[in-house]
Amino acid sequence: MGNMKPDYSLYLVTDSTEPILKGRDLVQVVKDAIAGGVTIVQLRDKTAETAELIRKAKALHGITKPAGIPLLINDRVDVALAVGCEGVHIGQDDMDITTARRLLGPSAIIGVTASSAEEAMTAAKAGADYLGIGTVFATPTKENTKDIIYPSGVRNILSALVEVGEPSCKDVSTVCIGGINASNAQRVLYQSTSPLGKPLNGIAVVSEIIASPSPADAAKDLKSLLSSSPSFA
Ligand code: TZP
Ligand code: MG
Repeated sequence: MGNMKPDYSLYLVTDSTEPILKGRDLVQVVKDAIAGGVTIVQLRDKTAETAELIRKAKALHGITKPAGIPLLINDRVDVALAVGCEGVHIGQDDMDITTARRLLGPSAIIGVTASSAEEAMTAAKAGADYLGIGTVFATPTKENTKDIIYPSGVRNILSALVEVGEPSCKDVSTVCIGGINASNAQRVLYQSTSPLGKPLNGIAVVSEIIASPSPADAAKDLKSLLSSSPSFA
């Protein structure tokens, strides 16, 4: 785990499929999103072959690194190692956290998807730096989501992380994901905040920024909603 916690506040997850990227250049879209205020980027591409994924990762790292923004790779620890980016985001069916940590080293950022309190606590105890909590709302971006948990589910997970009384759980960073947009972001943050005092550290979005005709404006709008949200860490 790095010494300084990354800024998770506006977490962009990429998508290169036609309905979302609409044939535009992913690197340019991410560049615009960073200009609008995105603080961390995850390359997520479920269809690219390894060589293509490495090419995309290198291209994105070429813009995230000079901007001082961490780049994480979805699912693929090998690709993160190959390009020397800052970390990975792994799901429950991907490589286990302990092995990923051994391969990537102590300063890598390792994020894990969690849709229940049990998954969240297990991941935090195993050394995840942050949890991607969701799916908050059903979304066309990820059709095979098993669990739609709503803000109340996010809140329950945050409460469980505090209640267990373990530093790894209490201190793990958290973002929520799934159907978050400018119209619901503040409500989601408010309704997700645990009364036990663990707010989310950020929101993660795909289509709200990537599918927008202006990724920069979309990011800017979300940023200003975050900064005016009282229930934000
Ligand atoms: N994991 C849970 S939902 C989701 C992922 C990657 C997709 C979220 O996409 P959007 O467009 O922000 O709803
Ligand atoms: Mg995965």
